[in-house]
Amino acid sequence: MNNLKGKTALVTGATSGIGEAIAKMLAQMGVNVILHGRNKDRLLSLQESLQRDYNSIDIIDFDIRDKEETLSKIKELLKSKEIDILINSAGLAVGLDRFDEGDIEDWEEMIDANVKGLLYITRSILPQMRKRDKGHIVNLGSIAGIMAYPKGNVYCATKAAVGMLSDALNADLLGTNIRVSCVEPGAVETNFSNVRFKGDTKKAKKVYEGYKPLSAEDVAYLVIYILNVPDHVNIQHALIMPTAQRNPYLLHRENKEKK
Ligand code: 8X3
Repeated sequence: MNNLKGKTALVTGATSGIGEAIAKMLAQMGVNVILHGRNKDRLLSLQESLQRDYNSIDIIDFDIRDKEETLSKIKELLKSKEIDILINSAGLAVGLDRFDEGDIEDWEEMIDANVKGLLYITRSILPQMRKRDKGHIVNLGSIAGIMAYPKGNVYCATKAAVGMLSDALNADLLGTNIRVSCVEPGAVETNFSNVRFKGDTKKAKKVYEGYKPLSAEDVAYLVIYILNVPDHVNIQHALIMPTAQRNPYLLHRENKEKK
């Protein structure tokens, strides 16, 4: 069953990780994808690789933390595109510090991208969806937004905001055919921890040692499933974790020395 063929999707944060994996899978499903990111070269090479095999792939580059730029670029985009699917994947974790030692600039970066950026994009796209009375928004939340863990503080708070905004959007969209889903992954091995630890690859690698974490593709499969269910089905939340992880505190790592 492919309910997605011929639809148009805007994927934010499509240049890496989960966003990229979702964009690729959507393209494979015959969706016209608009790839969003900040790195134009990366967007162009992704566009080229997908365009060779699949249909229409467009790119749009701007920083979602920049309100004016985001609003004007989306306004321009909507003159020529009707968006059926919005994937709010852009976002990041920066720093892992006790609250009293936290770096306020890290906090602002996360709040600006994970919350405010998502708001700007969604606010810009939703009126068109409402006018057409169709659309599906998928927000990338996190287990961090459901269960707080030490030193997660502001990142956890931004992801809790994403989960609650998803619920609030669903409430505001009662009576329409527009669906909102929040996908909440646990440990996914992408560039996530490298960014969180500001390029300390050793520290980042340790996060995924001793067990098999999710891949970006594992999460993308779930997103495709959520998008592809019939129109009367709205999967509002989906929590996905590696089998070795049951929550942020329960993570089973194999001890290499034991073997
Ligand atoms: C990513 C999951 O547990 O590293 O959002 O915060 S976690």
